[in-house]
This record gives sequence, structure tokens and C-alpha cells, in this order.
Amino acid sequence: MTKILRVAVIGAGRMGADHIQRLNTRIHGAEVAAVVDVDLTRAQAAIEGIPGAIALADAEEALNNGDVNAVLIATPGFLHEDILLKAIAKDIPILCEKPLTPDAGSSWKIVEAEQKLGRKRIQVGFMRRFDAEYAALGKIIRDSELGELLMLHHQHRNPTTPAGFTNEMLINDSVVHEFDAIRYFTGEEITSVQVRLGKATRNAPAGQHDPQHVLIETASGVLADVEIYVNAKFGYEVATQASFEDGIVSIGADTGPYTRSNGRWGGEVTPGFEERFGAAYDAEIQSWVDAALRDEIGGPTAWDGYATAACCEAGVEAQKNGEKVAVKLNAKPALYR
Ligand code: ISE
Repeated sequence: MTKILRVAVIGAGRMGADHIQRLNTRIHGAEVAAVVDVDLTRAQAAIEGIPGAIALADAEEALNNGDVNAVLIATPGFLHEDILLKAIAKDIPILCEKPLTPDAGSSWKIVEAEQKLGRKRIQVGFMRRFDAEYAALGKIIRDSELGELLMLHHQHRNPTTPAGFTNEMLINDSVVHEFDAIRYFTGEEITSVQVRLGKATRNAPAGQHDPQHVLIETASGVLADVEIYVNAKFGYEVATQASFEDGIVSIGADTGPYTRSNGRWGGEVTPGFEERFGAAYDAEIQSWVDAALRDEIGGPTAWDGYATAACCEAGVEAQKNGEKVAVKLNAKPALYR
């Protein structure tokens, strides 16, 4: 059995760099063995101060390196498929940032490759499941503490979007988290997605319609809605209100220190997802490492990645036609049941 994970981190951008620091300073049982980035200078900068780590420009070279026994994929989603297939062939633990891949067809190929391997090797980076409040709400639902869950109302607001953030990415990059959260909360598959485009902000870049209202239904009829608003300016907010038969539960309110001073009252708005979900990312990666050392996975599976990719595909179609679009899923393979 592996004693320590020697991780190759593929992609040293915003999320990759964050995971490298996390692995290097806070996570037990794992070390950064290699950092890969097409921009070699960026990879070199990312390994500074990490003893024994090497910088490379090619993912395959990292996977073939004898010092590497696990991989964390943090490249943009459209590059995941190729790296995933190569990592599955190596039969090593894989943490793949969301989305698994950008569409259901390519995600299904990953599910098939893992099935062929015969065991689960991929954990998908849906870190909201590791947030303390998400977990608490999940438990209230599972234990039926407030009767049946009836509706979920999500607010997903980002201050601004990076260059190249397309209209589809509001669904594929952002609402993908709510698709996973709704599946996690209800334990059910999502059956349909509708997107309504209303009045748009003047602060959105050309080509992006922002905000959007996404309406979702699950197998038992739970209705969920998401306000996705990615140029909201004021700061970062990811919040949910759940309506039950016997009560209402809200999570995600900014409840930092409340200050009264100089004739003013208030607090600080969370600036971004690193701050909002820092602890959840730590818990997610620690869970992956602990499970990988037992040859298991410690979080959402490739099936979860595939099912959310199918939701995204329906969501992108719904953005275009305004209709309620059915989510089509293949039968769930035995490996994930
Ligand atoms: C980003 O990629 C994330 O994963 C954030 O959690 C999400 O809030 C944001 O909308 C995405 O672009």
C-alpha cells in the first residue's frame, strides 16, 4: 500500500496554484512531486520552495515519472479528457477539478474507461459537499428532521468573470456546482433544466447574458432554482434556502464579524471562492488523500461528473431555446451503485 501520495499537479493557474500551496502546507499524507503547465515559467514559479518537486511542460512526462503516484488535474475542463484517460491507464488516484469534462459524451467515455479498469480511481472536485453548512443541510434532509424537502432556492453570485468566460460557462463552470449540490442534497437525479433570460446587467462582457434564472426538477419533483449572476460586482456569494414541510433552512449568509464603529455598522463581504470555500477545499483534498492511501476515493465519483455534465448539456440547450429540456442519462453502471 502507498505510504505517501507523490502528486503531479497538472495546471498551475488560479486553482492549481491554490491546490499546490494546500498540498505543500496543510495536507497530511501527500507531497507535490511535479507541477505541469504549458507555460513552464509558471510551473517553475509554482514549485519554488517545494523540496523534491520538478516543473514540467508535458502532462504525460509527469505521469511516466517514477516519483509520481497520484495526479491532481486543474487545467481548464476541455483538457481533462486526454489527461484522465492517460491517468486511468496508469491506475493511480486522480482528483479532477470540475467539470469532469465539458459534455456528457466525453464524460461517459471516462466512466467507461474507469469501469474497464474495474475500480473507482477518480474523485471529482465538487468541493461544496465538504463545506460544513452544506454538510449540515444535507444531514437535515437525509434525517428528515423537518419533514420532506420541497424546494431549493440558490443564489450564486460572483463579483466578475475572467477574460474568455462565455455565456455557456455560466452553466458549465458555475451552475455545475448547483447541479451537483442538488443531486447531493436530494440523493436524486435531475430530470429537467430550463433557463430564463431576463433583464441583463450592463456590466456583463459582450456575448454574456447575465444574470440568468435556472429552473431545475428532480426525479421526485423537488423544484430548485438558481440565480446565476457572475458580474454582480459587490463580492462573492453562494447561498441556499431550503423549504421543508416543517421549516426553512438557510445556508451561506456572510456572517463574519459585525462591527459598529465611527457611526457606521457592518462587516466584510467575502471576495472570492478561495475565501468562501477555503476550508471546504482543504477537507476535500484531505479526504481524497486519506482515501487514496487506502486505494479508495473520498468524494464525488466519475458518475457524479457524468451526471452533472448531462445537466450542463441540457442547461446550455435550454439557454438557447428557453424550453424545459429533459436530462438524458445512461443507466448507472454497477461500479457506482
Ligand atoms: C469557478 O470556477 C468556481 O468553481 C466557483 O466556485 C464558482 O463560484 C464560479 O462561478 C466558477 O467560475
